[in-house]
Amino acid sequence: MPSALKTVPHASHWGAFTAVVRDGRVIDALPIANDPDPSPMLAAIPGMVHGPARIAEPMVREGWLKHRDRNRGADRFVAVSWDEALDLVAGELKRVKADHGNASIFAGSYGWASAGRFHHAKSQLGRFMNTFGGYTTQKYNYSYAAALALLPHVCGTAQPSEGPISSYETIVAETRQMVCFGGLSMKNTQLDSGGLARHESADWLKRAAEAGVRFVIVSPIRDDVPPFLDAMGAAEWLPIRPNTDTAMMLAMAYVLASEGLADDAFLASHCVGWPQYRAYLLGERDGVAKTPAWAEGICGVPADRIASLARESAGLRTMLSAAWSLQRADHGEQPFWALVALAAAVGQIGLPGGGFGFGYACVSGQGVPRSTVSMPTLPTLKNPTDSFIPVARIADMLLSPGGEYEYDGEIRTYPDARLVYWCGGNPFHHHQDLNRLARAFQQPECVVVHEPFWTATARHADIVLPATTTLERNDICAGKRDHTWAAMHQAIEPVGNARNDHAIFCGLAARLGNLEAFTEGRDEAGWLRHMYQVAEEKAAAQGVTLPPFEAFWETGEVNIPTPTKPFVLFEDFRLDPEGVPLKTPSGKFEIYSETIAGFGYDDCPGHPVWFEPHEWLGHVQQVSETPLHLISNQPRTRLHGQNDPEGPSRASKIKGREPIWLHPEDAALRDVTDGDIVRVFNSRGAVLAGVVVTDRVMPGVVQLATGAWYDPAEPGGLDKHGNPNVLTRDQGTSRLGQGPSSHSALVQVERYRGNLPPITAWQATEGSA
Ligand SMILES: Nc1nc2c(c(=O)[nH]1)N[C@H]1C(S)=C(S)[C@@H](COP(=O)(O)OP(=O)(O)OC[C@H]3O[C@@H](n4cnc5c(=O)[nH]c(N)nc54)[C@H](O)[C@@H]3O)O[C@H]1N2
Ligand SMILES: Nc1nc2c(c(=O)[nH]1)N[C@H]1C(S)=C(S)[C@@H](COP(=O)(O)OP(=O)(O)OC[C@H]3O[C@@H](n4cnc5c(=O)[nH]c(N)nc54)[C@H](O)[C@@H]3O)O[C@H]1N2
Ligand SMILES: [Mo]
Repeated sequence: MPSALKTVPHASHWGAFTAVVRDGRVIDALPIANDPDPSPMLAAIPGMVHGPARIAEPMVREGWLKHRDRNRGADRFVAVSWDEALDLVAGELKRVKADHGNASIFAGSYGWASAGRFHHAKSQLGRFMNTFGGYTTQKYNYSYAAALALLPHVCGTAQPSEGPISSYETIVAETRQMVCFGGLSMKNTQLDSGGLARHESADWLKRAAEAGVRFVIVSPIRDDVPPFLDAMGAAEWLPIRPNTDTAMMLAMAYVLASEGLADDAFLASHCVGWPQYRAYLLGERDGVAKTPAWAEGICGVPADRIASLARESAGLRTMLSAAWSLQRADHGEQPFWALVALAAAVGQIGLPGGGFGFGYACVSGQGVPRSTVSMPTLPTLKNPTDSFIPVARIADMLLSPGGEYEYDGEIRTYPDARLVYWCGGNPFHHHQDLNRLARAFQQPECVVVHEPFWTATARHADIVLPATTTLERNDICAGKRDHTWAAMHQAIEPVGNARNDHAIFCGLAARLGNLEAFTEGRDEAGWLRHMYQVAEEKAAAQGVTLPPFEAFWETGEVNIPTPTKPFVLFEDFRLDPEGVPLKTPSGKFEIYSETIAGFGYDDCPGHPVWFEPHEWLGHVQQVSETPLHLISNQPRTRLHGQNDPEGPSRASKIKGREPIWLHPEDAALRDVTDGDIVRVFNSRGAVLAGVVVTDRVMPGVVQLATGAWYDPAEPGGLDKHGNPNVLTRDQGTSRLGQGPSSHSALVQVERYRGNLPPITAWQATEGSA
């Protein structure tokens, strides 16, 4: 009998695709025909969906089942039936709610989960918890938490980081020079949160270069220069010591201030605080003028080039940009604020192709023309508790319930989290200082995790509920930075005994009494149609007619028109500062913020300043023991921890370990070469990694991307695989933003001479079904 072959339209964070299915198994994931730049990550999909890391049955940790112990991360799991598992979870939710209140249920559950708006895991969890009385959530994201806290004080909105930012159309048409702190890392444009249909960033950047835009890429890693811009002769690479961009920005502003190049009219009409900042730049209070020579000593970029770049920026239509990475660092608020202040002094904010923007090329859609129509979403309803922690303070919360901390002008206390619930995220991927996180995970009374895969987070849970992947359900893919919505047709039946997160929450809600509130009587098909129709009505109110749901579902995608006039960030405010003021206290850009100054934070004063990061290459004593700055950037071969065991990520491993990039001088000093295994360590922990020697990374800097599945030889011991978060520091950016500061860490590297232990993180855990 011929085997049944079918193709279905589907989509992921890394692109829309056609799933090829034979005999109930996904055998291929082919890019759609009109994607100009599809991601190689699609190749990982079949192997992931049917791979050995899938969780087949509900599992409970033996020590928790028998005597409620907290020995997480080093225990066996036993399979239970769905009814038993749901009874256990419902029982714990009921108990914690009755004894400690809803705020003791921590279900912030940060994470990217999968594409698809209905089955979006965190939304399902949020809606379930909100109809159960609420929970403690996490505020903001790991991507740009410091920016989200800072920018409303400075610009009245976080839009310069969240988007929309000035569109590439205006850059192609008007920009002459684009200065990119943190570069334009094309690896990062493979994906977007919520999913995307087509990859357009590279096309836009090529068009800009063809139109004559010159790109200045300021970054410790040469791969942040798009190779095609290099080949076109349109890019200059300025290597910079990590975490020192603020010094360079201050020096550029100093040149403008001291050479009469600052746009004094714009600074007076649209900004407050230039006089205070200018005094700081000129060294009038601290006696240190922030000259290019001063900055060179800190950041390593030649003083002459800093000065000429400042003069060129004032003379040419210049777009100043910074990657989100710059603020995932100690005092990460400062480079973002300093860039706004620099752009204010240049005076081109609100002009087409000028001003500033954060996050160009950090994800696929940032800067790409996007529609203004709201996408279909699952309403998560209101959280009755209002309880939250800043996103990256999870370990602090677990280790010090009731502890006080400061955050954006408030003194707050950590809730007493008794139950931790994760659905759609992987803190043992994303959080800093994993050995500390593992200790923090011993604190709660119960940890529940929904996962398709045996991630390190699943391994640190008490109750593990196997979730489906997107291929096992129907959904609508829509990203807020996209202009195409894609239908995601179910391709296969659930693998093993996996269930949709939605079905799992229905099972719990039936036991807890919130089923009707949670579902409103709709099933998957009912919700998809309903969500689409709500979006369709909103679009109609904006004069945009969308095809009916059936037509969308049948064709597989709908293209939403983008505005005909290219978007320019702050254009309205530039044209009419009195009539359309910013939502800051002054109604203007705040180069000096009385509000922030009033908080009295010594780690985030009233205007941008240079701070030495807690760990950096300029600290002589630190560098004697840990002489290398660790850049744990986003991986080119996967999405965070997703897809690590398959496809391009698997192929990139060296003797099974994550690759680490070392400059030839640093490799020679350690007598290591391509393919060797090294131990990378500091006071927080140690990991193994496989050496790549390359001059694409600066001397003194190493790149070990995020996402290798955490694989400790024993709890707290050597990570055999190379997860950089064993080495990063778990400390808020400042009291203002409390964002993660993963890009500020020093390490040492040495040849590893021991026996190579096998990687076990990609297999089902011991005791699995
Ligand atoms: N050192 C360092 N650390 C970093 C960063 C850095 O630059 N350096 N970057 C940070 C940033 S910006 C981010 S955004 C975070 C990302 O951190 P995360 O978003 O937590 O990472 P992911 O690996 O995407 O985790 C998502 C998890 O959801 C699971 N999942 C997928 N679909 C479903 C589903 O339908 N249901 C359920 N229940 N689960 C599902 C996946 O299997 C995966 O394990 O990492 C942060 N960590
Ligand atoms: N392939 C792939 N793409 C992704 C992701 C992924 O997991 N895989 N994750 C997505 C997510 S969640 C996010 S938030 C975005 C994040 O986007 P970014 O924040 O831009 O991500 P990174 O890759 O950490 O950083 C970009 C570059 O900044 C440089 N850099 C780091 N520190 C410094 C510094 O102090 N100064 C300067 N000048 N440069 C520095 C590094 O060389 C790095 O390559 O990426 C998204 N895109
Ligand atoms: Mo992110």
